Amino acid sequence: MNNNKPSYYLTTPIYYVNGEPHLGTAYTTIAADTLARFKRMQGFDVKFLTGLDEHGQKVADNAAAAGVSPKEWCDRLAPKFTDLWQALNISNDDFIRTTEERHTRAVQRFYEAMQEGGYLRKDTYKGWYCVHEETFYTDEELHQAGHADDHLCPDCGRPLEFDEEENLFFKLSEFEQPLLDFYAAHSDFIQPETRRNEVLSFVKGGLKDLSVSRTSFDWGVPIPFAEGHVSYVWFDALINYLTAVGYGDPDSQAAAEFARRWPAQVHFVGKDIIRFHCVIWPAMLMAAGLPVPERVFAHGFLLTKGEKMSKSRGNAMSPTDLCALLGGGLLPDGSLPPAGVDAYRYYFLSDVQFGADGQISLERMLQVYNADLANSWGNLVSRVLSMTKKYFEGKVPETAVGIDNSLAQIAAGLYDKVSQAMDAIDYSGACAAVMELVDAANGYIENEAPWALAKAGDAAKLAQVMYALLESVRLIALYFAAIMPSTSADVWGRLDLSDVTKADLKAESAWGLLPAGNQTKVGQPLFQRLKESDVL
Ligand code: ME8
Repeated sequence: MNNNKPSYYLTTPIYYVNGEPHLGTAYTTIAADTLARFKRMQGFDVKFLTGLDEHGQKVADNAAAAGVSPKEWCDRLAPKFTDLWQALNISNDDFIRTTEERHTRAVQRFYEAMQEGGYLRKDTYKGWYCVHEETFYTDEELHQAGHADDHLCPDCGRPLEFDEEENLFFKLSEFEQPLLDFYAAHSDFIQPETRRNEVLSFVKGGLKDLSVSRTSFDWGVPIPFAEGHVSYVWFDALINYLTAVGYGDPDSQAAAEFARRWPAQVHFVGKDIIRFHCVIWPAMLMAAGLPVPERVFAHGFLLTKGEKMSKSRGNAMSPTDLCALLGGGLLPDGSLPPAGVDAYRYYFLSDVQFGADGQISLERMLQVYNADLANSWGNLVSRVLSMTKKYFEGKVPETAVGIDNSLAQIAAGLYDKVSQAMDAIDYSGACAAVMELVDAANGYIENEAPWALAKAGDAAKLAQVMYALLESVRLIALYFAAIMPSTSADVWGRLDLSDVTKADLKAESAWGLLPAGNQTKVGQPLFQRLKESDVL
């Protein structure tokens, strides 16, 4: 921990352990990882949290169906997530599981705080429950959704269960106006704008008190002051964001950590869980007397229906299959090819506008891969390093480092452009900004024709041109490092530079920092060109 740097705390949802991680959960996790990496490179003291939601009826039911205890079920599935995150180069600083002791303590403390504030009351819950969504539905909601007779879940369409039990209720209805006031005062809290409008109209429609404990079932955190009650899984889950930064821990260091880290800067979520994060969560925090996070960014869904991807390979295509395909197969030790992982990350971040739904397909993935990575960025690296070898025995040439060339001019505006896009969580915008320099550098090679300068014996001009190209390669790898960490680190290694993922982005963004005399290496192509037959 470095207390001199400002804290930047960001989270993904904690995923249910009811199955294996998939393209959707990987998408949110990669997106959060990219911002975490970028903020670290900007000098923030980042805490990036992900983890698992292990309580609730759904998990208990899955475990029972598999004939094991809920805890055994969670222990069996948890490594599937941690292994995949490691394989996808996810740089999380913590991995929380809601069955951990630290979390039980935090949940209990939180319920006590709500109780002390007078925000809980006992009542009988009589209504409908969807186990898959872990969500309660009133008769009125079912009526509005056209499911008053068939009693199917308005969100997932599965049959609902009727529930009648004594519960604790959270007085959510008291938070209608405080929430509306909060949204008005914090216009950036819910992003993108469409989601903000959706939440506003929902809250304006009126809020009802919410059942927040279960007595018919025991796979949850016991509520200390209510015998026989366990926490409602969504309350339990949301509180994870507090647990991970020390809430409920009596240790004084934990209290200092909490004061420094909370409120979080951004919660990454999918649009399916926006009400929990933008309505219930801020109301819970207000009830417990805690500040509300700065921002919730709800991205869209990845859709494959009707696309070749689902027809030929099935929707079940896993993140690891795709990384292996893009990277030309698994490595001999069975691990994923780093360039394949980077290409996978790049495709989802560059080609799907973050916030909107995205149609994804293998065809499109192949197209983006070949156009942007193999033919543009990878090809630039190969050409520049090969020419450096040919004309300067691989050494970065000595030259007057002017900024009077077109590449330096593009590079000069890049830090601001990329940072603004990243702060707006506009990954496709950030990728496009970096690709501008890639395209310009490829064009510069054609225009300046280093081979002609070499032939004409114009050593001074050749040195200038090659230096501008090498410097562009250094900067492109720098800006891509948060998105494609392995290949960027590879490129900096070939330029005889240190680990780019630990670089100070702002300081390194200046033009002309590549030291003359560095011994470069050509290496293998960064991204092998793929044929349709390799993938489809
Ligand atoms: O909701 N496209 O967990 P969950 C994009 N445990 N993202 C998708 C997706 C898709 N097709 N499918 C899933 C839960 N996701 C709760 C969260 S947090 C306090 C508790 C991603 O396993 C997306 O981020 O159902 C979505 O919000 C999340 O997975 C839901 O994960």
